[in-house]
Amino acid sequence: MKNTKGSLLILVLWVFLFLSIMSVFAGSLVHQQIKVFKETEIDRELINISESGMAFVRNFVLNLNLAGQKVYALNETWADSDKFKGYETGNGKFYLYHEQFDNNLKISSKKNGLIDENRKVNINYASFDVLRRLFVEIGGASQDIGEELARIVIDFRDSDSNVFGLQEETEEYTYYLRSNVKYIPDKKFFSIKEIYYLPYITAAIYENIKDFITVYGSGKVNINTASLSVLKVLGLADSAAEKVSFFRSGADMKEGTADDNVVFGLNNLIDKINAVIALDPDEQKSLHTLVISNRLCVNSEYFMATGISILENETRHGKITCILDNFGVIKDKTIVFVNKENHAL
Ligand SMILES: [Ca+2]
Ligand SMILES: [Ca+2]
Repeated sequence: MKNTKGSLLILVLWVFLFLSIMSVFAGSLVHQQIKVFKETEIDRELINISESGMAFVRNFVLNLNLAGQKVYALNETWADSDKFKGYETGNGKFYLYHEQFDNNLKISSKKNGLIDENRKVNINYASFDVLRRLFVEIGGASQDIGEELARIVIDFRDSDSNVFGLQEETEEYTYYLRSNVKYIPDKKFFSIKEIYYLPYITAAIYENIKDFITVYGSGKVNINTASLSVLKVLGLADSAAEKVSFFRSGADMKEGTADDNVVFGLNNLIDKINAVIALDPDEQKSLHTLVISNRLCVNSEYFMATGISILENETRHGKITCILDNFGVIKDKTIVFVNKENHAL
């Protein structure tokens, strides 16, 4: 009898233990489900903020076009304005921003606005020499690698099957097979990311050039917005490029401020710069060569817009990046979620 009571007690205790383990388990399951549900709800809100923030930007760009904007310069609202700093929408805020690089290619400041694609080197149109300088001077590649990369970029995008710039006629497929490349598209690049998969491209080279290249537009570079390093890569003599940058900066020596000088047309470019800072004959010749090469413009056809979406008290933020034309039509869009610590605003 005593024994039966004892085993019954042990059984009851076991059942208790089992039940309490189960309840902890079930509790954690419910807890996790709530957590997952809560996260998707936040993500959805962040996506909504991103989309309506971008709709605001698209309207802004379209209105510039409708207002007849033909010349784009860095001291204008699209490039930097408090309008884009914490635009309120839904339950959150949207911050449009871009990073500016100094002459040593380091990030120097952040602006609240868009960045134009016409300030960048277009890898679908740039010449061999421009591409070579891009890979060497901005990418940090050696001269040999820079040349080989420029050649690959041209052979990838041109429609013929002969390797560019070799004395002997060589078939592209055979030539690039030795670098393990089995497919030459013979088509224009549709994304700058395609460059990443070329032979000889290292993560470091890609990281260095990614903010200075584009695949959008006619290939002309806006002389009002191109950075000093891009002007040099285009073939402008160093001192001439520095004088263009000096001219643009205006009296306060800063670009993107009210006193900036703006180029409204390329015909009188040399005279206009000369009136602010004297160009010697070599510098004038260098500028003239660039102007007649038909590689410059004074406007912008495409823009890149990057925005951070924020909900109050949430450390998870949304990051949207779009390429849009000057009618506000989106050509490319990416939305990711980032933690507050993982981006600087
Ligand atoms: Ca080809
Ligand atoms: Ca200025």
